[in-house]
Amino acid sequence: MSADAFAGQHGELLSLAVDVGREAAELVRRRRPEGRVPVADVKSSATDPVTEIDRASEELIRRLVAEARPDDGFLGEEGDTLVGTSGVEWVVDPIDGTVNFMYGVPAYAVSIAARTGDQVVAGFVVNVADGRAWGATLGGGAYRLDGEPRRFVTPTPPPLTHLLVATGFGYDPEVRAAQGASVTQLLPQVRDIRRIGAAALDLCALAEGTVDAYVERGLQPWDLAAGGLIATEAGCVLSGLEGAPDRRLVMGAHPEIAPEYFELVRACGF
Ligand code: LIP
Repeated sequence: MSADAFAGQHGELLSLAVDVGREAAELVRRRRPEGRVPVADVKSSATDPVTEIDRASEELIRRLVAEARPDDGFLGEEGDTLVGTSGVEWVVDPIDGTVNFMYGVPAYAVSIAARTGDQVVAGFVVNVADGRAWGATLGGGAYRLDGEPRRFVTPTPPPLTHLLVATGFGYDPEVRAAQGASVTQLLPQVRDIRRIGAAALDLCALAEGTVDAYVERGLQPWDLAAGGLIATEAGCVLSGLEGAPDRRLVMGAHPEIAPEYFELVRACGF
């Protein structure tokens, strides 16, 4: 592995995120049955699923992180929050894009981030279905990590009217209705919309320029942490409705188009 990606203050945390993330991705790939994956339970709504494999992936990640760094905290989508003493907390989505995973839509990811206080300092995302992987450290840049690490930056975007925008919808029908209304307003003013189905992959697509902009309401910390750092380290600007991106809203774009795009998003009532 070229050292650059793992150099610097937070390189060690990224290296652990990559090793653990790859093991979890292998478990998810190996355990996925042919056809539809059965739902083990539902969470925030009748359409918010969890599978036994989401749980197994998180258990594996928790165990491997605890073995390597026993004093760290852990915030994962599927389990209890663990408060640590080291000042480092892991923020983990064991399968981001669970509905895609259930249906076999090839866009679901393991997403692992490390943060100190509110600051994410290392992040790794791997698309389990096709093996593409991304990583970043705070101040260290963004890298493709499938194969030889390759540093990348976000390409210059097209004008506002030609933006390809990634977005997503929550599990609450009322929230979805409001999100749908905002997208109806946005759609005629941009090139098109993409609903990939996993925020971590949306943010990596934004970072790499396979979409030009992103907007979503209702993200959880584990949906945003790793992908958000990869996008900002690649050169993107992420914002909330007011100030930092949060549960209320996450929007992102290249700095050249961000002010115009953020204004459009606000005008569409997101
Ligand atoms: C998903 C997010 C996605 C959002 C979905 C869901 P999950 O996370 O990544 O952006 O649109 O509603 O929240 O539930 O697959 O971990």
